[in-house]
Amino acid sequence: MELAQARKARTTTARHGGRILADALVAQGIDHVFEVPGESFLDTLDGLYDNKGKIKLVTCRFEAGAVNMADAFGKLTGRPAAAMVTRGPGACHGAIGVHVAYQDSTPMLLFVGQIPHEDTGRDAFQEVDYRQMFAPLAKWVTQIDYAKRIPEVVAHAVDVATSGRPGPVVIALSEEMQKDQVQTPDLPRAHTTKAFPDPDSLHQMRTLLAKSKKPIAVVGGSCWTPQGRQALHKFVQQNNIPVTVGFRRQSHYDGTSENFAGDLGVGSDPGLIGKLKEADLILAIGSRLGDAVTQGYTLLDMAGAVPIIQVLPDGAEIGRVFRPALGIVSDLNVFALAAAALEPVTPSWSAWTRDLRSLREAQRAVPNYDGTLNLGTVMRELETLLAPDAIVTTDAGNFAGWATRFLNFSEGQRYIGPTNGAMGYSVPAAVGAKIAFPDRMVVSMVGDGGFMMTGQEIATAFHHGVAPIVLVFNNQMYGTIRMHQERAYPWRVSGTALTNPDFCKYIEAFGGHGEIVTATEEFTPAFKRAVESGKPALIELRTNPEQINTRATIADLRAGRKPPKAAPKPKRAAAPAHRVSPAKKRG
Ligand SMILES: Cc1ncc(C[n+]2csc(CCOP(=O)(O)OP(=O)(O)O)c2C)c(N)n1
Ligand SMILES: [Mg+2]
Repeated sequence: MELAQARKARTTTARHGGRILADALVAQGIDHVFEVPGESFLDTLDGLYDNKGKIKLVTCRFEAGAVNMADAFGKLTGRPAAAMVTRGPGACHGAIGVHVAYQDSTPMLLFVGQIPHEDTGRDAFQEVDYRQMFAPLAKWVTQIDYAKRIPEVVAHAVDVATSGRPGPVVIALSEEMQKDQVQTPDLPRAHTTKAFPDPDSLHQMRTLLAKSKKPIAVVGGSCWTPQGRQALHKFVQQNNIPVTVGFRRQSHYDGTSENFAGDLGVGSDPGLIGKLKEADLILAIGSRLGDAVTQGYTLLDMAGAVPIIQVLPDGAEIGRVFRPALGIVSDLNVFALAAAALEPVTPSWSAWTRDLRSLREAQRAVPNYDGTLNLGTVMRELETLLAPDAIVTTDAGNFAGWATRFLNFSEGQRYIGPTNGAMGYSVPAAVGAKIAFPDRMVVSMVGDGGFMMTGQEIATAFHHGVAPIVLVFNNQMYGTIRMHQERAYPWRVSGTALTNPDFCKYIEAFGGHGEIVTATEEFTPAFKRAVESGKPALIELRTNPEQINTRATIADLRAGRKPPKAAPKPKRAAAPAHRVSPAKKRG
């Protein structure tokens, strides 16, 4: 904002705190608010009423859904959205989304209505100290007690959420402060330059690369821009470096590229994990080399026997677990541009790169799974049905392994999911994605367990007139936990079976389009009908519960292990067979 404008702003008439807050969001470039209302922030809702044309207000059905939608918006745009929830219970429901955003490095603001300041410490109705509650979950937690300070705190919150390692900021709003009528100017956005890699580091990186015989890149992080991705592509291609991606960062690199070697995370290709152990240089670009990527911190040597180059926007995160030979503090996109401008080395590892790519290809060859519905083939078909700019959201659960193993995402497509393994993410994320990008195809993948956690956010899709397509992988169980259970306590099924509603009727009750798929050849026509319906749609994939993941059956997990004597006579390994309503079976 120019000085003259700033002066003009200073002379504005008094506004109530809620209005000042809504105006501050506009001033800081926040244009989406996802909320479940509460009487604790009526004034802020009123302030948003005056900003209708500038901020899209999305009313949700559950606070976890609202915060997950804001997270998906941040993941896809690189810009923070705001979520708003009420005090106490609302904040507790929303907390899971703050944890997702924190572990996934997503920029986001969460506003929480707070009790009147004068009642602090009385255990007042719905009172919570948010600084304590969110301390380990958020990047920064604060509270606004004076309306005059709203513009300052909101501006700083956006700076914190978007700088260094991006993350969620929680801002509690004292109730009476929102009602106060004060005169205070809106503040301009800060234009800051991004951290860029120093030339010496880039030179060292090039030297290490030139010495290497078996380098491998691990790409992760958040807030990649199309330009940054393009530059990364160029850098990798011209040096012919094989690329892996971090857990649930599947679309960070073009899966159709000859350099793409697959993902590191839960259920990754054991062959790829073996190759990582053979590598003589790890180029971690945006990856924190965290728990899932490093297979529980076992994949790499902590003392750095194999040299690691780690590029992250926050120096404090570099070498947090594994000591790098070279740490580069830089914005990821700026790094990629600088790396792409370096003179390429003459790679001596073409065979190594080809080897890694052929591993990926081999992984994608679909085995002849038992049962009528082969999810590997379904994923390969889905690949041909997804629009070139489709967005796919995922939940936590074993079903997600089908996508990571068999589906390649091309350059324009995006795949987002909770790297912190939070169930209930996918459906709200798909709704948030579709609200952010109404013209793009959005497909949610979710298990029957995850769908029943936050599937009601489909109501938000209807309310706001957007139409995601939800694929429910129904195995009638919390399959992931059943898998762990069968490994630890074979035959003793305890607390992991589920009884589900008729998912088709569920979506139809909202006025949406439902399909049931029980055989491989039914999938493509069902998906096409779902797209053509133009309505929010749900396709229930009735999967073979015996096939517990892409690599094992329950019988495999039990193999050679006798049922314990005390156990009841073993029934079939699977949960009860699916109820198939013949009327709904289409094909
Ligand atoms: C919020 C939350 N609760 C519990 C878990 C533990 N958990 C991880 S996967 C899983 C089962 C998921 O079941 P479903 O969505 O049906 O997918 P499936 O594993 O059967 O494919 C559970 C309970 C979790 N990760 N997140
Ligand atoms: Mg399940």
